[in-house]
Order: sequence, then C-alpha cells, then structure tokens
Amino acid sequence: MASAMRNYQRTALFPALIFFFLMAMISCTSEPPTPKDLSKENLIPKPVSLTATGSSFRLTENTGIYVQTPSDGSNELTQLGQYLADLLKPATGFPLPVNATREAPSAGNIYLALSAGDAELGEEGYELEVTESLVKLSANTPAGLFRGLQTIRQLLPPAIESKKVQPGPWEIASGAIRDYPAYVHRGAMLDVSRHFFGVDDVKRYIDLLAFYKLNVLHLHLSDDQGWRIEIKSWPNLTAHGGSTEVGGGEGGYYTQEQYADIVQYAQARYITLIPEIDMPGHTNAALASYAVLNCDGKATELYTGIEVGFSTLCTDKDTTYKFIDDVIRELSALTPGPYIHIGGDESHVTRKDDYIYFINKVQDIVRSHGKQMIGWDEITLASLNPGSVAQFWANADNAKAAVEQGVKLIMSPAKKTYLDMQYDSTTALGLHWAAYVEVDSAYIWDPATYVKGVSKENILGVESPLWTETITNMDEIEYMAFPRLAGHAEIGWTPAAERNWEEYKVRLGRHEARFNAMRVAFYPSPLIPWEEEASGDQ
Ligand code: TNX
Repeated sequence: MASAMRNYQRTALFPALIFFFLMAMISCTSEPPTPKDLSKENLIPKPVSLTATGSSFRLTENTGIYVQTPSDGSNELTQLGQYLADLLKPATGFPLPVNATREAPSAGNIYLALSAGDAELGEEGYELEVTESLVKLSANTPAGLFRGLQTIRQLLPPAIESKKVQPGPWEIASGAIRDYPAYVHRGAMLDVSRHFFGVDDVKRYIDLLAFYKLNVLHLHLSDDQGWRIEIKSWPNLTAHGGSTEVGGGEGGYYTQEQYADIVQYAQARYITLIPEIDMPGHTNAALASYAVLNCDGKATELYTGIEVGFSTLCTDKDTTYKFIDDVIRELSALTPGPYIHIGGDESHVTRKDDYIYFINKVQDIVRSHGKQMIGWDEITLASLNPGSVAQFWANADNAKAAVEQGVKLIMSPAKKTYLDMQYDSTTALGLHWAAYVEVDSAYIWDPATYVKGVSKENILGVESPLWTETITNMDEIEYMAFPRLAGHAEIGWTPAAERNWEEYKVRLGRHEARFNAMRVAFYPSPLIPWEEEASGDQ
C-alpha cells in the first residue's frame, strides 16, 4: 500500500515537474521576447527624440531594480527604485527587489544611474536605453530619473496600472529615448477654496500629474468662500473661515501637519507645491473671520455663492500688513519651493492706487521671507521685481507689461487652459464665460505665440487652473482635467514643431486603456478615436 502510494506520487509529480521547468524556462527569457516597435508607442508627452531597434525587454519574476551606489551616501536613488517597484508590483505580482550597485547589472534587470554633465538634458531630462537584456535609465538629477520612470511606465502595457495581478507578458520596446522639457514650469492649479478637497484627493491628483511629467501643483488655498490652511497666529481663519464652501457644505481645511504631508508627497514625485493666498480681493473668508481686517471694523457674513470681485482687504490699515506678514511667514515655513502666490486678481472694489500700493508692499513681505512672489496678471500694474512672476489668464496688455518689466510669465490662458470651462454646451459641470474648450482647442495653441509680444524666453511655462465653483468631488475633478491636462502637459514638454493634433489624438485615444486601468473618470470626447483595448504595439 505504502509503495503503491509512493508510485502514485511519483507519476503525478513527474508531469508537474516538467510543467514547472517549462514555465520557468519560458519566463527565464530563454524564449526571445516579442519584436516591438518603439516608434509606435503612445507616449504623452511625446519625447524629444527616439530611435527604435525592433526588439523588446521582458520584465520577469527574476527582474531586479538596480540603482547606482551613490557617492554621497544619499538614499534618493533607492527611493526612486522603490517607487518604480511599488508601481510595477501590483499588476505583475513580481518581487522586483531594489539594490544598489557599482556597475551595470547583469541581463534581465533595470538600472537607474546618474550621469552628470549632459547640459542638454538639464534638470529634468533623461536618457533611456532598452535592449533585450537591460533597461538603463540615466539623468543628471534624480528629478530627471523620475520623469524617465514615467516613460518606462507608459512603455509597459496599460494593464501595468491595474491594482490586481494581470497575465502580462510585460515587455518594453527596445531602442533609445533622449528627452527633456521645453519649459521649466509645467503645472496644474486646484481651487480647494470654492469646494474643499481632502488630503487623499490631492495626493491622487499629484499622482496623475506625475504620470504626465508635470512638476508644479499650485493650490488656491483661500477665496471668498473658504480659508483652507491653518495659520496658527490667526486661528479663526480656519475655525470660522474654513467652515463652509460654495452651496453651504461643511468645507474644511488642512492642518499644517496635513499640508506638510502633501508637500512631502509631492516632493517625492519631484512636484513643487505653490501655495496661493488670494488678496486683496477674494478675501471674504478672512474678512468674515476677523472684524479688524475690515475698513469699517465689522466682520462680513460667510459667503457660499459664486460671484467674484466684491471683497477687499483694507489696504491702508497697518493690521492688514501685520496679518499678511504672519500668514506669509507661516506659509513660507511650510514651503520648500521658491514661490508664494498672492493672487491679486479681480480686485474690483479696491481703488487702483490702493491696489498698486498693496501689491508693492506684499511683494516686499514675500521677499522678506525669502520667497518670490507670483500673482495673476493684474499684478503687472505694480512695480515688480525681476524675480516676481505674473500668471497670464486673460489680459494681453498685462502680459506685455510683464515683459516690459522683465518679469517672467506663466501661461494660463482661460480660453485654452481653464479646466473648469465646459467642453461644449452639453457639459453638465463647469462654466463657459471664457469659451467652450473641447480637447482639440485645449491642445492646439502655442504658449510662445499666444500673446503678441510675449515669446518663449519670457515664459516660465504653462499651468492649467481648475476652479471649483461647480466641482464637488474627485470624479468631477478628473472629468474636467482629463484628457485636456494630458495635452497641456505635452505643450509644456514637447517642442512646438513636434506637436500635431491629428497625430496626438490617436496617441491620446490609446490612453483610454490606461485611464481605465487607473480608474480615471475622464471625459470621452467624440473628437478622439478611443481604443479601449490596447492594439498593435501599444
Ligand atoms: C476667474 S481666473 C477667476 C476665478 C474664478 C474663475 C472661474 C482668476 C484669476 N479668477 O476666481 O473661479 O474665473 O472660471
């Protein structure tokens, strides 16, 4: 009986063993990977230059992620390797261990290395070389490596974004990519004042920005309807001023700890946070919280409507500047980036002379805390320092005034980049005071020629604001931002001569499977040839 049992085990075991070895051989790259054409991949933003070599690298359960041993003992590259491993693990189910190494690793692995001194690649460029045996990513800086990791991610099948194990195979087309951005500032703005969005929503938005190689998140932290950042020296700003939002909901705010957590999350994705406190207009939440900020000494009522241009700080009161100094001091301490945004838009009830006096004074306050001031294009009425930056949204004369003052511009033309503009007259969310902005219109423009008299050297970059008077949850954010923001990301990254709507819309269509795998609630524009299933070399 015992020996019969043993025989039975042996016969059952044998085919199982053969099967196991066969499977192991297949996945151990003994079978050549599928030929793939790198030039047919659907990268957004489109890389500056690319050469295909017609083969592919296959990621297997034996693949390791190797990072160059740092000369300075920093663990930044290991963190980048870990970021990549964490991205690839859920869908592949592979262990993907991260190790430091002094030399390029053996076949079958991914290698991240710094190679300083390539001036053309700059701060954020990268070089990617893919052969059948190795994926090598190099850059001058960790930020450049991070941007390159997004390329690796987009070169894998869309199912890589799934949170559950998928069948694969996980192949990356072979060849070389050399890539760097056209503009240093590629951003999105989120209005968390009109409606409040919690830390997890902001983190998800940061991840989506990172996917398209954006590097700035501008948070609009205060407006008439709500004050959203804790200021310890003026606690009623959030206790009262943060207690509601458009439509009368309960609002909310970030404690300084929560805000620091957002900053750090963004930093790990090489995204700089720019905090905005809008002033002297758009200040009702502050005016309702502190009577002393009002010229007549009386606190206003909280506001939950969507009118603009009715509030102003009292520009000739010392207390106003003491208040601003406190706010900017606390905010600067929370801000590793160089900029503080002071709004400055639509101050319709501030006299022009008072407005100019105010902006000049606030510029000095921002500078006294070691930061550079950004403001909406109206601030060019004041005398700006060369380090200050104007954000163009509507007024071409203001943009030209910036150029005359030697001040750089961020381009956010409302007719092209405002993510709260409706796609067309049937869009249920959003406004249309500037235009209906379909996906083609959002893509077909060039920041360097958009305003006569403003050229590329006057421009820091492109930013897409999402005002949230009508936007109440993350799905709605995603619906308005995607896919337009992907096009804006390409405008900020890819040279103008390389951009073409007819070609772009096909590439974008092939991102549908990625949007679905990432559960992005995008707007399925009828102008895009969407492809739910990845096709061909995609
Ligand atoms: C104009 S653009 C504003 C915002 C509104 C937006 C709505 C700008 C600097 N100010 O206060 O939310 O329009 O589209």
